[in-house]
Amino acid sequence: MRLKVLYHDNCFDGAASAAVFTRFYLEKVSPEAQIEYQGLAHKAGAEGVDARLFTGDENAIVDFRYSQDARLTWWFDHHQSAFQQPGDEAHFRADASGKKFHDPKRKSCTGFLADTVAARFGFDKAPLDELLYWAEIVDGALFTSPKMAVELKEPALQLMTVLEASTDPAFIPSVIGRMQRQPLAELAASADVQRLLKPLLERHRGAIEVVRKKARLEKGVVFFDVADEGFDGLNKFISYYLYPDARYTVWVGASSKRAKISIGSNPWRPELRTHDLSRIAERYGGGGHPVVAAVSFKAGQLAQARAAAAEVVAELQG
Ligand SMILES: [Mn+2]
Repeated sequence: MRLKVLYHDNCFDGAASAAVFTRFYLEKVSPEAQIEYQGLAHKAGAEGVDARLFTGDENAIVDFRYSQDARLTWWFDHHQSAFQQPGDEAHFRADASGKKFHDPKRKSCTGFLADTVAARFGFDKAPLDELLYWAEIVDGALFTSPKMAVELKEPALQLMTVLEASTDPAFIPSVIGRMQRQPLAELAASADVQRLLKPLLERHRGAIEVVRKKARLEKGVVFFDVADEGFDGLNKFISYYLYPDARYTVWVGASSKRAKISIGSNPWRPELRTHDLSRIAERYGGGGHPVVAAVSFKAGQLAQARAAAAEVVAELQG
């Protein structure tokens, strides 16, 4: 029996879901199964899962969108956007296998999967408690403090960092294997994880220092401009790590491809937010959510981006 497990690539929750599913499958379905892993990444547009990937006797997808392919035998997802192809949702609703599950209210697919197979198939999830706890924190962005989200000291957050950045096709399957048995502290301390982590943490620490130098808090709004440093992406919690009482952050960034303003509110002080940030971003051609939004400009439009950022800062301070 060959089992193919397709999981959301470069994602802690995707890897942890694959680990929980594998352990369940070996304990409750087929202890002899030979298992193969394959990551799935979101592409632009509403493309379906590549049917050529269903090469197992059984094929499972975890933490990723649905497929109507008859070779898909197990499916667990918690994304709102799980049904992308015409007919996907009706096909799922009509499924009578009892092996396909979706709940967009769940914070992590890992927790959803574990609860589902515990209730339906008698799987003992207790040995995986630590993994389940952290999948919920990471995928739900339930970090208890900006310090936790920025310092990345917890083993699970170190693993999250390397999983998100990994480009080696063998690395994530190897982590999925170890997640099934190994405590996270031991797994995160292993040589291959630490070797990948080191340069990522160095770049991250460099970004923290740049923000520390440039950021100013005025009337509740942290502002900084790192376009000249060439950053257009940063850990979005750095400004609240430096200024825990800030209401909002506005920053200007740039890369060779674009100029960008990012607008955010302090997730640890939700009561301080009185503006809908997506509305503000939309006025400049951007978008997002009420709590976090962004506007992208062409690479040659840095001056416009800077002017727009100054207006947004003034509005949020007012
Ligand atoms: Mn997930």
